[in-house]
Amino acid sequence: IAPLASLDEWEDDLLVRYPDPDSIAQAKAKEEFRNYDTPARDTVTEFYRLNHKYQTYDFVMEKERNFLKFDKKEMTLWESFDFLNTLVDDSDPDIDLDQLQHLLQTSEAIRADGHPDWFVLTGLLHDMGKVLCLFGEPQWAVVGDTFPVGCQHSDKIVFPEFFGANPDAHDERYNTKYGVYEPNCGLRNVHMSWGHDEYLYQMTKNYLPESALYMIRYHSFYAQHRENAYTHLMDEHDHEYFKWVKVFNPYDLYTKSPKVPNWKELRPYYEDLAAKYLPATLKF
Ligand code: INS
Repeated sequence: IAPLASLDEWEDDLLVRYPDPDSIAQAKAKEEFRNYDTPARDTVTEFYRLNHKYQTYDFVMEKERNFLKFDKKEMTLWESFDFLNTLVDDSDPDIDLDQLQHLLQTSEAIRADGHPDWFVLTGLLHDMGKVLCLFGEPQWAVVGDTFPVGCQHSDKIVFPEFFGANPDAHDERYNTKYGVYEPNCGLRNVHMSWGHDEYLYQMTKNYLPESALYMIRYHSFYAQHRENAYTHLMDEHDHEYFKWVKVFNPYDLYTKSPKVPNWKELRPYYEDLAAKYLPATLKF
């Protein structure tokens, strides 16, 4: 397992060489991404109707108990990719390619910008937790934007109107600004709606640097990294590391395009890279 590049080292490097992380080649204009008013794919609205209705505090507790035991399966990264290349994300208005293509589009853009190798690996891994669907989980319990449970739903979350059907919105333990949390308690003490981010974070937390782990754990938390709607739950450590969630976001979002990367050609590079940081098999 390789020593981790320090955040300071990377930060200096990033600021000197890549002052504009938004300079990624895009298939369409930025404003055209994440259009939830008139989503280009008709799966999106129904996805969020179900997601917002069923993702309650109790539901999340139950899923954490079940899946964070990692007792379901042991497999290589490549075996998990064999499944991801059959999965199309219903929540995503911007891409209808399978998930392996999206991972490669993200990681290749990070690589093209010359970032440290663990950042490239983070791009390759960040949505791998979607293998939860392999265990029969419905998509509303795996993908889509995430949000804290156990406190008020922000109207900055996409499709906020669907929270009317969520029992927690009518439960006074969970529907106040802080709910079950203390002011600025730190996001590590906050339970997020259940899905691939928390699952993959818990799976990889011993292998990657803290900046990578923040990218993995919070990349779908648009209500914070884009809208700043939950700053009242964050502590200093979160503020420091959210910088890197924001650096990651354009690579995740704006690289979505119909162009299919060549996995056969790229695979040897990624096999070496994964072997540098991860064990040969992972527990799911
Ligand atoms: C997408 C997708 C992504 C997630 C985004 C979401 O639809 O599920 O994996 O990171 O937040 O908008």
